Amino acid sequence: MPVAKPESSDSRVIAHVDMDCFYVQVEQRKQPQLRGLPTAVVQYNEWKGGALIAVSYEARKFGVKRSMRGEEAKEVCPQVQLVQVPVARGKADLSGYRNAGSEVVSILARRGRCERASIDEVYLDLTDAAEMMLADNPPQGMETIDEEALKSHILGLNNEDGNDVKENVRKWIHRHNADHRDKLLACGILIVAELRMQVLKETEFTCSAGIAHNKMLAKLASGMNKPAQQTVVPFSSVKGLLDTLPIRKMKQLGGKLGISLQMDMGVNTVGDLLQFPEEKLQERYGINTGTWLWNIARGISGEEVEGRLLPKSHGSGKTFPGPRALKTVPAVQHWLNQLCEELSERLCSDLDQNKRIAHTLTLHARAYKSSDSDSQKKFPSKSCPLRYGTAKIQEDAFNLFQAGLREYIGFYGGKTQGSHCSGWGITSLSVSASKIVPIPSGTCSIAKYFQGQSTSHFSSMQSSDNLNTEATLSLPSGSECYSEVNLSEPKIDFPKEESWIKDTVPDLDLQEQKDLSSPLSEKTQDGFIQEDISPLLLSGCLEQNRSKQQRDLTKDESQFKSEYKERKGKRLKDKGTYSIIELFKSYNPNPSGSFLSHEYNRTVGGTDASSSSYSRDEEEGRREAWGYNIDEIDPSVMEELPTEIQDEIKAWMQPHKRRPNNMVKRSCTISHYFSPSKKS
Ligand code: DCP
Repeated sequence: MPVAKPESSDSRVIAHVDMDCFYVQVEQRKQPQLRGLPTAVVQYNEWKGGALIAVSYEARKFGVKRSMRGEEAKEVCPQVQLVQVPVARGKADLSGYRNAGSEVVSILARRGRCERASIDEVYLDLTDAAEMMLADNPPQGMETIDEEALKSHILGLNNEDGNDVKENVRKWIHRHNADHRDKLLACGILIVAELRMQVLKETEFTCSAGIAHNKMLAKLASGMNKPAQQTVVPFSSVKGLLDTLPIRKMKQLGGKLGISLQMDMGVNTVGDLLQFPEEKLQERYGINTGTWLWNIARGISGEEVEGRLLPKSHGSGKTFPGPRALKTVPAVQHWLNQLCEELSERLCSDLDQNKRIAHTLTLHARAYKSSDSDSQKKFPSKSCPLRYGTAKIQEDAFNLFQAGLREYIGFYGGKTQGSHCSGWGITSLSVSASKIVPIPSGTCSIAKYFQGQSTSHFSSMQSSDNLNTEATLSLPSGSECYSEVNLSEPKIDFPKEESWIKDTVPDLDLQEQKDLSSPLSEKTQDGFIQEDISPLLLSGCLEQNRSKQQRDLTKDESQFKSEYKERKGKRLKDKGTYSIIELFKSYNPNPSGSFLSHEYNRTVGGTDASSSSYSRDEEEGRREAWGYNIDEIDPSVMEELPTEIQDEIKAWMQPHKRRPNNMVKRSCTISHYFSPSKKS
């Protein structure tokens, strides 16, 4: 049965906004002396200078790429400035980046429904704002059009008549005979240009954007011209865009489905899908996927911009590559405690600021068995109802780990001896909290929420003394990869090693200090907290906030104040000196003036006849560029990345896909995110 098509979607105005080299910009704002210099942010791992996770456009010109390590980057660009990602609890601390992303979101949300899609990207539904502009002050009648809007790249708008590009854009925006859709997009151009300028003014960050009639097309467009530019996809250009677009470049087609389309159906570009009737695609891939494929071939996507400014889940993770793999249960417990502490802090601030609670706690791990190194068996992810309070989260997470380990080892008949494992190692650990919902208003229901928690799978009374019991392993009870823990199963218990557990007092950054400087009494003045909070929560979040405050007090308050003033002063001094126009002067990715960047011409064809598809060499080159050791990708970092990157990384984590010449290695998506530098 064909699913109904979203008929009216082509009269919406959707923007996808993506920050440029985001972590670098955040670091440059902290250290303005780095502005304009080739700069990269390196992961928290000193081996060979650490893996680069963000690279400034100045550094990209020298050939510095995200796949490199610090040392390699120094070789190609000796003057590159390497900034280490902030660290807390012995792991990357992304809070500064998250907060910076929130600053941007709060500005973008002023003009329409806003969906925060990852740490640095946002979708906006600007339909209402555009309709309003069209009614009140249509661009067709405007005498002057903002410079930033005139620099837009409008797909399909060629420059054959020799006019300068901006003049063509002006004419396009001013057309009186344009259809309603194009008129709406013209409004979108002006609104997004204004928003981007506002983001620059208020946050000092540049961003790029795609403007189209749906999310899918807007997302495709936003990456076409970076940094600090915007690209528009008029309805009339959709077919031309998709005809030559490699299938794997499409969101959700970077993985297995994309491979199957290529291998089984001979589909190499999105346009190739047009040859198949909807029924045929449904037959092969199921009703919904078949219809979805049929739709995307035509540029149709009914996906709504969800009004969501807050994350859907919170996670905290760390990797332990190579020799750093965790090989004892106490070592795992130590790190789990750190991760849970961070998670608990984030849950508390979400509750405090947004009145939201999470329902599910999940533990993910990656592990190996030295006796069975080729095994593809994964460490099972485990979840349970989430109870608030750091100690409870720590306890539950540890129990989840034990259940996972029992299952993992059981499959291989492994044994443990005391606190030392025999033959397993944990290379990655993460805990996450999901199913986050706003607390329903009203005292009763809130009390119910938290009372309900005491019937959690794990009793909060479970004593840590259990840890003194010698390990007893049971055989696996099932082979599910993702299951809830059944507590009636016997626990693996290990001797306690208190010495492993150290308290790490995080180095709080100044922004955090500022936030925390609001006295607790202010928080308790909040009606919600004072009246509605349950004892359970008081013992969790409020205790935590209090102890955090106490830690703050150990630092000299006046020192913070003067540091903060100094930093603020620096930022203000720098404000306004860095405009998009200046950025344009120093970086012109497309001197020819063509509306498609060089990168895009190569990947989707454009006007370059020799580049309508990837050549083998190009593909191999791109594959080479993806030089991460998968084990070093911090799962907490991953969770907030754009979904394409996550898909790619997940695909890579499956060992059978790492063989040479495997299609997965030649991903178009990777080529987009980890592309070689755009040489000037
Ligand atoms: N990131 C990370 N690890 C990765 C990839 C990215 O920690 N393997 C972080 C750093 C980036 C941020 O996520 O700054 C956003 O990733 P993007 O892919 O959007 O890339 P950038 O914003 O850095 O650059 P661009 O301007 O190309 O979008």
